[in-house]
Amino acid sequence: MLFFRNYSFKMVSNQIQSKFRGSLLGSLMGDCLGAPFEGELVSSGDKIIIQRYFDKMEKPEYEGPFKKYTDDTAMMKSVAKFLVTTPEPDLNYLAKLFVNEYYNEPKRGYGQSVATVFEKLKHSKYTDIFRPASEQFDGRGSYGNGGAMRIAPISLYFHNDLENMIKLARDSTRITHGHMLGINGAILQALAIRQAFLLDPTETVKADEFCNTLLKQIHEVEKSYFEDLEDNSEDLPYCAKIKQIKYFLNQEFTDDLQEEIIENLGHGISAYDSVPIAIFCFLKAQNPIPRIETNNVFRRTIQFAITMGGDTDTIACMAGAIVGAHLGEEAINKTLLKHCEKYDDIIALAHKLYENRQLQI
Ligand code: R7I
Ligand code: MG
Ligand code: MG
Repeated sequence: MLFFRNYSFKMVSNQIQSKFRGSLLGSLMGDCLGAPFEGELVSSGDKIIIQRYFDKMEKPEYEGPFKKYTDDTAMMKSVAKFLVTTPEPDLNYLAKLFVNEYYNEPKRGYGQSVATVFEKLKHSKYTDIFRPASEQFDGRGSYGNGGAMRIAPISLYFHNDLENMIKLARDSTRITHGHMLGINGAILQALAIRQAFLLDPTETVKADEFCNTLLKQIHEVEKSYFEDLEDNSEDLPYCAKIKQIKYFLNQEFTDDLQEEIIENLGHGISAYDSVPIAIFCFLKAQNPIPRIETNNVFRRTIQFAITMGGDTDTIACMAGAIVGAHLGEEAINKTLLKHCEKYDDIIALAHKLYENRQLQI
């Protein structure tokens, strides 16, 4: 049997494959199952509705229409295709894939401003793929969560090459997002998926250790943007959010606390207000949560993320990508999965991504 070194436990090749599939499927499932609730403020009554929604779909005999995926999955598919098609990642090709995907199916719920980037990329014939994004919002660039929501394939592909993972997370995001918070949010999400990937799926994640590692890594990334600041992570935006995650994980969970969490970590469309809460949901769902009635950690993570309200498809998609990278495909409830549009395409794509990666190492 083939073993891989450099992991915190002995990971065999079929576990790696399972984690590739688990993460891409987690991303798809969060998107599909979360999309019907996007933009809503979820109340405690809605939690019961969400519980019933999951219970109903989990029943093997339930045959509802499938849940459609949105831009989160459409763009994630392009990132995976880009990694499997070109021997050396070619960002111009990725830009073309994003644009073609958008023009084939523009009605997938894309962010309101990103269409301008696609138009400019197309009309400029991809001469400078970072320019259109840098011109958004009067030259400040978008801080939306569009880079983070599609990042999973990069974490998986570069799970044993941290430096290149960070570089590609940054550059792939810069095609659509020029703002430091949009870019570093995507890097933080990539780091969280990678860390979950490297952990033993048979063990509960140690939340404090998980946060400490993330803090160290994102500190390195963020400090280069704030060279004039003293070496004080309190002042760095995502470092401060990770400290808040740690704080909230150690409090007793109640409806009031959930409101406080949403107020502080956010649940909006910006990366800053969505990546941290997705990571929080993943960590909190390692253990039972009041009024999320399921023993399946995978379902618990996605269901909990949706109860945060706001940008539910994207928060659940990001939390799903992290839990899937930890637990792998076996943890996924197949009766839930079958309600998600084109899940078999995602399985095939994850398999190709894995095979292509094996050729590279
Ligand atoms: O980031 P992006 O691809 O959107 C992704 C989100 C996900 O929730 C998807 O599920 C989908 O619903 O959209 O798209 P952008 O258009 O770049 O950013 C999303 C939105 O964030 C914009 O339409 C703005 O409302 C807001 N935004 C900003 N507002 C003011 N100033 C992003 N950057 C700025 C800014 O600099
Ligand atoms: Mg979406
Ligand atoms: Mg969304």
